[in-house]
Amino acid sequence: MKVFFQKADMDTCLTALIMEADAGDEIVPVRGNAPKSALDDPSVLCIECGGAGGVTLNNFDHHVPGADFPPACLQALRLNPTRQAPLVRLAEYVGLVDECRHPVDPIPFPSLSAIFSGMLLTELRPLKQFIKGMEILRDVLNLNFDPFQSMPDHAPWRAYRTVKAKNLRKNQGILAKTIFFQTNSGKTLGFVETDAFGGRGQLYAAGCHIVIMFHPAFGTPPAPKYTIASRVADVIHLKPHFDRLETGWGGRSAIIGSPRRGTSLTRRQVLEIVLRHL
Ligand SMILES: [Mn+2]
Repeated sequence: MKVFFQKADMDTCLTALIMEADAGDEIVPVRGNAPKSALDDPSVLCIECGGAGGVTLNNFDHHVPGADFPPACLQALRLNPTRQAPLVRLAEYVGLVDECRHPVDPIPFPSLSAIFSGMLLTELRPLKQFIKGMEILRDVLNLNFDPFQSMPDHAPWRAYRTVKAKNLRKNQGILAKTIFFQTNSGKTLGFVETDAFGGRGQLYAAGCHIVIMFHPAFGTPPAPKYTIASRVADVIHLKPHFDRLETGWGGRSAIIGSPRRGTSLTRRQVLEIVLRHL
């Protein structure tokens, strides 16, 4: 089977698992949507990369403005004839996290979400993240771990837990300082003002598709700077919109920044452009 995906998260990885994809398949990370030929081909599994609602064509997406589809894994679960209780429970947990709703009772560290995000911080290549993500979720099912409880000590996950714990300490407070928005196309945007480097991984792990970081005094001599980054959207497309307001914006597909000399744009101006065009 051929599989396209944009971003490895619990929802996309569980969808792949439910649709019986495995590491031996041809798994292809894409930016933006999968090619139309793939979306039209029911033998190709497309996970959160277009074709929302088209489950009969093997397309599982739920990021469409104005439409109200459940998370990808819940769409896949509906097609699964066995619907075994542990799988249903896992999908329920993943669905909650994916929609940024939290389980009613807070889960002591490490939750499954914390283990998964530790993996995302450890494995930086999207394909590796996707395969490891499927492994984590497969282990949860095979070892009968309850996703609504703290995860037990499981040897293959120790490094993930350690990295996550360290990251939580390092970026303590960054999530508390982040303001979340939904973009025009339904993506989650996190905006944070910070004078530190890093922290993007934390925001991605918290469910952000796009991150805007504002450094009020960046570099020498200190100057205000915006960085806009995404693992799923091509942010370089925003450049012409910024060029109209201020010259010197630049970057590459996954990350762009304001001019080195400093920016004169307000947060509102920056936010408006990103929210409208992504
Ligand atoms: Mn999702």
